[in-house]
Amino acid sequence: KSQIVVENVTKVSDVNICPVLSPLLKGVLQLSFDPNVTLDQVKAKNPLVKNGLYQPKSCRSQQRVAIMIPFRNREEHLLYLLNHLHPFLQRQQLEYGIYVIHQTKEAKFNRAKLLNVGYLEALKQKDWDCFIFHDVDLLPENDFNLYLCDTEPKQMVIGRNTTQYKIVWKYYFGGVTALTRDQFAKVNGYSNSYWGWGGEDDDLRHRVTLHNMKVVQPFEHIAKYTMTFHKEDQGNEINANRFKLLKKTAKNWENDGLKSCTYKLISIEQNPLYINITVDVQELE
Ligand code: UD2
Ligand code: MN
Repeated sequence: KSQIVVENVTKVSDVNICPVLSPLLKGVLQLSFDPNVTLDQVKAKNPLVKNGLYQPKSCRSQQRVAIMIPFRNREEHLLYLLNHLHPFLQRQQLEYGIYVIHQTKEAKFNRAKLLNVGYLEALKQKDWDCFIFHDVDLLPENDFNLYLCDTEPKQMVIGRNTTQYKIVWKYYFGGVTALTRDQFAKVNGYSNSYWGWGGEDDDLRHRVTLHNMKVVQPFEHIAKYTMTFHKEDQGNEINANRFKLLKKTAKNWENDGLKSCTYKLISIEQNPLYINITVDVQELE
């Protein structure tokens, strides 16, 4: 296991807090899906990002924001996302870190459990205020979609290109979702029990409403995303058990979540553009 090196942070306690609306915002953005872009090029374009971490020089960020990306076998999507998100977050004048939580091959994919692991491990590195759980294949189209947490959990994706930007599910809580450290702890994080595709996002929504929290969202014309085209992944087949599990959220949330999340940490690497946490999330025995 490798140790995490915390950056020597500049002392910013005596500078002003950055405004909520950064003067650097552009609005609707041009997206790029160029498979010939390399990580080195992205790195060269973002010289102030160190070990996956960034902090604005001229002001103190509103919040310390950790981006959590569940990941396996989607290298190209990760490249597009890093290429887009680094300049995007810097324009928002955020202190941020990008974490990629990489599941090892053996078991079925478990998006929710990976995000629990990311939360637990990231807090060992830094005192993050806000967690943004982020699919690897989604690019925000407008930088007025602020990557900040709110007084209530926030659903950041409303329209998507793949659904003609229509709202398909009123209780949608997937794709990109922002919760403060405390909001996420209060609901005991995600369930660890959703193996394969689906349900884990609805389960988190149940947890939120069970704790009398509301879900807030940005304006519809701003919360637009483009999803990179993809087929179903091997090892992430639809979870037929999800409806059964979803009936038990109220009963199970306390015993199934952050507090009972067991895993085998394989490695933590601080790459230039992101922190890679490789983990085996299979249940023991
Ligand atoms: C939807 C939700 C997603 C999640 C999922 C159900 C949207 C935009 N997203 O995504 O948040 O609730 O349904 O589980 O509504 N991944 C890998 N490797 C794999 C499989 C998945 O890296 O082999 C990661 C990756 O970050 C991906 C995410 O898991 O974006 C969700 O999987 P998906 O993109 O296959 O599912 P999708 O688009 O239906
Ligand atoms: Mn997807």
